[in-house]
Amino acid sequence: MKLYEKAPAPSARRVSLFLAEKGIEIPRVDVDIRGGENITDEYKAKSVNGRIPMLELDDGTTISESIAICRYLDAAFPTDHNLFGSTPEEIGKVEMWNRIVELQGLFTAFQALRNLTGIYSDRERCVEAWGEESKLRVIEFLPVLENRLSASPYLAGEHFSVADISAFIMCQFIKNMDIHIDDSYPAIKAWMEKIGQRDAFKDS
Ligand SMILES: N[C@@H](CCC(=O)N[C@@H](CS)C(=O)NCC(=O)O)C(=O)O
Repeated sequence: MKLYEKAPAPSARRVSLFLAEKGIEIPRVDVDIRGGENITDEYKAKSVNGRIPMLELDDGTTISESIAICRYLDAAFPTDHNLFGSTPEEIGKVEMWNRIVELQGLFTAFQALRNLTGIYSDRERCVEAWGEESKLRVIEFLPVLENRLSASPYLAGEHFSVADISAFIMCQFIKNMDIHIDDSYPAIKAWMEKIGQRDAFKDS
């Protein structure tokens, strides 16, 4: 089994933090995404979305999309540390918050950065106005996160989950667009400090 990634890239970090939380170690392959290694015919023959992270199993089967990879690893290496929720209510809430963070925060932030900076203009059309609108939507999403975290220790409830990993990555990533979790977001700030002290996050 091999994990294709670019260590500092946010989607790769989601999987890395998940692996660190679960105490799972697997071989990693560094992919030069800025240099376009992920858009070669060879890589795209293996990866449906042509992105990192991608997990390759020993029989050649590949799994793309960070949460799909986490789901696979969760099932393949069962532990007591459950990051997708245990009860039906928890499972539903983890999924809900993870999706909300992805759709309204993390992926919107990706669109903002990609369209504002044109970092991948060698492989996609960039629309500056789309970048600006996406950045505004990320800013508008922060109060949703602040409200939730002022009422709950973790996003999905009483327990740390994969939704916290996604939101933590989002809160760090938005610094690239000069959006900062400052004193106007006391609950998010305190939650980030708390999460940052977890063993898996110590170097984050
Ligand atoms: N939804 C995907 C997003 C993957 C993604 O956007 N990966 C970025 C790095 S964070 C990438 O491969 N960028 C290179 C490119 O777009 O060509 C996931 O969660 O895995």
